[in-house]
Amino acid sequence: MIINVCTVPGELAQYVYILKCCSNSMASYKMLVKDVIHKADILLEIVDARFPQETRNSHVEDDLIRMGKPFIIVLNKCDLVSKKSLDKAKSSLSTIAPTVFVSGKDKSGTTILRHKIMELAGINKLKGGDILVGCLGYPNVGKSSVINGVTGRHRAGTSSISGHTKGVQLVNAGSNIKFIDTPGVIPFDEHDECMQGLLGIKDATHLKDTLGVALKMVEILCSENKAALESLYNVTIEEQDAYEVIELIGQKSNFLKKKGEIDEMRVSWKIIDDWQKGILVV
Ligand SMILES: Nc1nc2c(ncn2[C@@H]2O[C@H](COP(=O)(O)OP(=O)(O)OP(=O)(O)O)[C@@H](O)[C@H]2O)c(=O)[nH]1
Ligand SMILES: [Mg+2]
Repeated sequence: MIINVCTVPGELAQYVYILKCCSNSMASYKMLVKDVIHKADILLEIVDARFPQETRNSHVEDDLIRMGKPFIIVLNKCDLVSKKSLDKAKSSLSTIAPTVFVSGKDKSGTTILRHKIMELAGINKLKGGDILVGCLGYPNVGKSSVINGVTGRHRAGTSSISGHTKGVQLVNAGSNIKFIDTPGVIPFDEHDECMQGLLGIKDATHLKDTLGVALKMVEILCSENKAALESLYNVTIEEQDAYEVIELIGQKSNFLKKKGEIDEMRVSWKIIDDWQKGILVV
C-alpha cells in the first residue's frame, strides 16, 4: 500500500489532511492502523456498547500496548443499551484500559471523554503543542460521531451507511486537541453477516441471510429486553423461540403472503430496520 500524505491548501489546512490509501486489502488496513498508532499521542478504541467484546480488537490492543501508547476504550451508542449492560461491560473492559461511555447521538459522556484525554496527555507528559488523538474501530461504530460529540461541531462526516469515512482526516477539536478520524479500519470477516447486520454495516436490503440476522436480533432482545419487542409489535412473549416470535409478530402486524402464510421476510426486514434505526434497544 502506498500512503500519500497530502496537505489540503487554504483554511482547511488547519485541520484536514488526508492519507490516501491506494488499496483496501487487509494488509493495507493493518499498515494504516500501525501508522495511526505511530502518529497519535493517545488512541481511542471505539466500540459499539451493545457488543463491546465483539467490536474490540485484541490485535489493535496488543499493538497499542507494544508501542507504549495510552488508549481509552470508548463505548459508543450507550443510548441503545441499559445501565446494567454498561456497568457489566465497564467492569470487564476497565482492566484493559480506561473506559468511557458516550453517545455520539445525544452527546452524553463527551465532556468526560475530553477530560480523560487531557488527563492521559498530562500523565504521559506529552510534547508541547497539539495532542493528536487517533480513533480506531470497526466500520459504523460511530468513530466520526464521537469526534463530532467532543468537538461540539459536525466536523467529521457521518452516515448510517458504513464506509462513509474514506481517508484519514485530521479534525481540530480546540484546546490543542486534534483527532485523527479513520475509515472503518478494522474490517470484519466478509462472511460474518450476522455481525454486519447487528452493527448496521449492511442494511436489510444488502444482507443475504435476512431471516438469520432477524432471528439473532430477536434472540438477543428476548434475553435482554423482551419488553421492547412486546411494546413495539404489540405481542406477548412467553416461552416461544425466536422463530415463533417472528411468526407472532407477522401475525399481529398482518404481514401475510397471498395464501395467508406469514411473510417471514417482511417481518425480518422490519425487525432489522427497527434495530438499525435504534427503535429496538437492548
Ligand atoms: N443511536 C446512536 N447512533 C449513533 C451513535 N453514534 C453514531 N450513531 C449512528 O451510527 C451511524 C454511523 O456513525 P458514524 O459516526 O458515521 O460511524 P463511523 O464509525 O465513523 O463509520 P465509518 O466511517 O463508515 O466507518 C450513523 O447513522 C450515526 O448516526 C450513538 O451514540 N447512538
Ligand atoms: Mg466515519
